[in-house]
Amino acid sequence: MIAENYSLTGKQILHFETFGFLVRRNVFSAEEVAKINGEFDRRRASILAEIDPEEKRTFTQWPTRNPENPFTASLLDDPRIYVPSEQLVGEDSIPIQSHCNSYGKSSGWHVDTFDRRLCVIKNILYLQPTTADRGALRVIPGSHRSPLSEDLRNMDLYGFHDDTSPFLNASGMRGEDIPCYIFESEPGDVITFNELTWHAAFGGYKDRRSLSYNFFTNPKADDEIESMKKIVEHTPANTQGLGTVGLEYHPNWLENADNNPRRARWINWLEKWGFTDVLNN
Ligand SMILES: O=C(O)CCC(=O)C(=O)O
Repeated sequence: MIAENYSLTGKQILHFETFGFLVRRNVFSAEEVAKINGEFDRRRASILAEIDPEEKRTFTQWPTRNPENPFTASLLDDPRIYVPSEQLVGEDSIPIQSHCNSYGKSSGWHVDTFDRRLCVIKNILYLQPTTADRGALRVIPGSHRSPLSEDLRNMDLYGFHDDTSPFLNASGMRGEDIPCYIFESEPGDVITFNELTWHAAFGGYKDRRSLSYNFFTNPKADDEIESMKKIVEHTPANTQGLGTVGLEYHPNWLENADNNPRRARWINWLEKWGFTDVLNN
């Protein structure tokens, strides 16, 4: 049954804060997932036809905020995504990036940020069933916190897949052997994690699909503002090589024809901080 109350309970929030991630099942229905996959098929085919007819890229992503995939674009304005996100990161939090991802491979162990001054979360919805040996996201519970986070970094976990760490390989460990929670899922389930949490996915295959929606704390304290300035400055370099196709914020989304007040707040913020410049170039 699809949950009707989108707010997280105190226990769910405690789970997220303790382990650095939270799983919600059946957030989207099979019909909705079919609609998303249909839009995904069409958009992926048009991108391939346009820029990569031989499918040479191993990883491609494109922003969700695009009228070519209207239902997928609407999910950012859907309370099933923004209500829990605002509970976890703040009522005035902002979704800076939201992507459709078509991976061609696995992801070694990594974190999305080492900066613990701003809270950033990512909501991911995998569009095919995931299992341990077929692309399930893995997370190391509690690894968003010190000192576990630094301990994992110091044991050379960053980027670890199967043969990238002499230390781990000497003990016969593969990426799959690192102790973790494995998010085996059906399309419609959502995992939300703190971007400081160590994560990976193994058993990749061509066109392994997900939608991802991140939300950032609205910076207020001096150190948070400093961090956000660095993010704006480094965003062009950090997003290069990810193979993102198209504008992060399509003019149609920026137009906000329905005068959605939440979206208006996001747009003001993204313009004020310069993301509409750095991510739309
Ligand atoms: O599914 C995957 O390959 C992992 C995705 C990931 O690492 C991310 O979104 O940060």
